[in-house]
Amino acid sequence: MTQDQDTTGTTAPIPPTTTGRARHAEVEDHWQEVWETLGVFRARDDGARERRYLLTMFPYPSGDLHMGHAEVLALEDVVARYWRQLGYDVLNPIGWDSFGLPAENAAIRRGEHPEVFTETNIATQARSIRRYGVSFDWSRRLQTSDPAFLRWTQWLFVRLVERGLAYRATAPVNWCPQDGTVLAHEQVVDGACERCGTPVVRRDLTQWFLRITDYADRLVDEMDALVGHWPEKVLAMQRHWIGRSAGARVDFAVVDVADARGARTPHAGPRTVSAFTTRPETLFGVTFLAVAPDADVARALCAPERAEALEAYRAASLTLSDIDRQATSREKTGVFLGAWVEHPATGERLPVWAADHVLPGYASGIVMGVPAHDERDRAFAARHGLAVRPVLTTAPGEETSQARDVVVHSDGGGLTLDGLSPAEAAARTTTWLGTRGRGGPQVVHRLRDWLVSRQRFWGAPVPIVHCTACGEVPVPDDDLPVRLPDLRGEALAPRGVSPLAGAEDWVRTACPRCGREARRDTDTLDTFVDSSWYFLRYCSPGHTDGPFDPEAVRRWMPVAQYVGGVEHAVLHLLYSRFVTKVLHDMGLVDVVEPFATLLNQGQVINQGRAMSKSLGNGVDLGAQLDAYGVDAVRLTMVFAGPPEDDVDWADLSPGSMQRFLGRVLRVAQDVRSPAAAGSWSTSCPAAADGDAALRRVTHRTVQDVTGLLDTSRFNVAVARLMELTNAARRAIDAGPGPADPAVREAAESLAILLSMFAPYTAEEMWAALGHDPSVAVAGWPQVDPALLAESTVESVVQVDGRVRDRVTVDASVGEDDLRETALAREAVRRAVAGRTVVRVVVRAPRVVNVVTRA
Ligand code: ANZ
Ligand code: ZN
Repeated sequence: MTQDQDTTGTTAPIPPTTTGRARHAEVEDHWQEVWETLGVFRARDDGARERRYLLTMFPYPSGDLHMGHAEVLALEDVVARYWRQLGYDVLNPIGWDSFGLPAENAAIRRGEHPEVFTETNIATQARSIRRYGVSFDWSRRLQTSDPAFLRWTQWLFVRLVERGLAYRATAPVNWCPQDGTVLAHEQVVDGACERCGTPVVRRDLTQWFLRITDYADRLVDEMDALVGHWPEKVLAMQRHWIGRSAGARVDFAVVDVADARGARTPHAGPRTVSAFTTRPETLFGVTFLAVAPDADVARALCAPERAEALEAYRAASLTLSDIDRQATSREKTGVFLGAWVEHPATGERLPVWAADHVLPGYASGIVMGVPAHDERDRAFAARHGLAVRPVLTTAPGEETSQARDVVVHSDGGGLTLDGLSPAEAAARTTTWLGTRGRGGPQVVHRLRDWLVSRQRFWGAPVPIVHCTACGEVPVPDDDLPVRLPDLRGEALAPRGVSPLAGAEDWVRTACPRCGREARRDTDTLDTFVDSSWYFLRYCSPGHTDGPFDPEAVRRWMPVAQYVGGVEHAVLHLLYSRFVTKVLHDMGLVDVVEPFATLLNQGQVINQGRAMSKSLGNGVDLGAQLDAYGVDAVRLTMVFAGPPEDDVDWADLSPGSMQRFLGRVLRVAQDVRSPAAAGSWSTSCPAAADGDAALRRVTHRTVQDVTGLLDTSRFNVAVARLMELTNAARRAIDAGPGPADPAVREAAESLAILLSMFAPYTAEEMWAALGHDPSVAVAGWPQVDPALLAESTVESVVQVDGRVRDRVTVDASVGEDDLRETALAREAVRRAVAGRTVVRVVVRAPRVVNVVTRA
């Protein structure tokens, strides 16, 4: 479509008659309409082009967009628009993570349904995102609270139940009294609720868990493919969270319990218990066992007359966070359980204690106490008068060292370690334990199963029916989704059980298996379940025969680049990786890792601090956009620094970005040479006759910007555009003038390069240059390699290793020409006078080396 045939009237640039906010709005509305009409950002499923999937972490609809959104959207759109210019078929979708607490809390306050808050905010954000000019494919828009999405989240949960990867169990869980719900371990930060900061308490509750621990090893090992493509910091955080630890299991036979007077009776509980240790070489230093007071095994081991003491201690320990319990500085409390076990090698009788520094959820919840070589055990033994037995050359309290230490005390059961290094001793002990059936090698993970039930309303109902006859029965696929009942206002207030439990009509249902009266599960799923698979839905958002069309997923996955905040380094990314692996095992997706590369943007701060209401340092995005226009704000975000660095808005100047955009637009408007006939394709044909110096700057800039975008150095790329703008301006004003075709070439290249950062201005330029829209799909300018070379270089001439002269030569000078030029130089002739030239080594165009002899 050429401009004069255009009947929609969309291609003419807006005349710069209006100014300020109104003018911004006019330009922005105009181009949004053009993009929409032309469908330039629609991802094509049928095209022949190579595909790339770019994804930004979908927003939660908490209110309008804020400065943080503005940053990440500006950055992600650079990539999307760049890939499109390179010729890829780009999938760049947007949607909303629309279940969750803020909507529910607002609904309680306002006496309405959470949907009201959710839908209002989504509409507001959608409007703002459109205004912001992000090149999303709006046809794929989704939201997790939509029944069409919810249905498949529940479908996924049922598949997990069928595979034994979802189960219900009673366990001590973290309870947030403020939000009235349990939290996943991942949602507890320093002993407090990640969301509201209220200290969590432990409660025994029956909850749904996902067996992510089954995938612990794969979650670690398959990260190898991500090294170099994900920030090392995120990989380290994932590794740390999974916390794989290799060591040994040591079994201790339970021998007897002693009553208050010391009379021994055989123990009625378990016959053996196991400890996990990463230090098997210290086996002969074990002088007691320490059990987590809140692990079931503590109760099982406890002698009857110690039961009361244990219960009191257990209750106290439940109020402490794991971090507090493990703090080295804390006093090492404990309760003797009145039970004894036998040392597996020496047969010695060892006392069993409950100690709260031992955690119930890690390994077996039992530690073999080695006070001579472990800091916590040492403090515990000192406090409770237990024996200390050094077995390594380090003295108690001293730092043990794998390099220096030697085992000095060991003997028993046919196991001798004396004289061995710790590593040798550990290996030998582990083997010995294995052959004697008293333990062996063991790998444990810090990772625990993912607790997914929430006692809140605004989420996906757990699609399970509880039947007294059949037990837990999944809702059949055909009956999905299980929709939420219509509860609002006060009915949603947290009360210790899910608000759904109050909707008796909803709860009462027929058992899908036997038809008898049964009750629905009243918990909802953690919203992280929704976000653990949403990226797959985007591949075929309208699909009705399954959560996604496997063919579409094969077409688009993996996500080539994922862009989002580092706050999701553990939770969301770990869960998404887990769910992808499960779906892979089900044969539904080919990939095992969902996100091939990851870019974490920094935060937008103000005056050195995070923006917050209490500090009063918030910056309103809408006001910035009104004052400077979308393009200037986007450019400011990108130009502020490397994408992963924080952006301090106080240090930046959107006004100067706005002035730059005016300058670059004027370059396009000043061009006086005619546009080439036909549609533009990757080069400006007339430019060949243009000013060579400007052409070189243009081509060098395109070349450099390519490399800079490929390595995410967007801010430097913008700096290069500014240089090219200056060069073009000089050429117009003081050089060959506005009619020189090289000026047109520079302006066209500028428009294309600018389209990634300031899309509206770029479209205005493109129109001013006489081209059809949209510049967003103009294609990357072709670089002429001949123009990349510098025109002249300085060549050094040496005679017998000493520099005798420097000559300026054409950069493309040939070897023979350069040799001739060098030997003809006056200074060189003087230096070789009276000697014989034996060799001339020429490295064109930089060096000539003349070797002589007398
Ligand atoms: C004996 C020993 C001797 C240990 C020594 C350390 C030093 P990582 O590396 O984190 O895996 N441990 C085992 N289970 C525990 C639990 N449930 N709660 C708290 N601590 C537990 O830590 C492994 C070490 O932590 C194990 O090795 C065990 O103490 C302790 F000189 O066993 B060690
Ligand atoms: Zn039944």
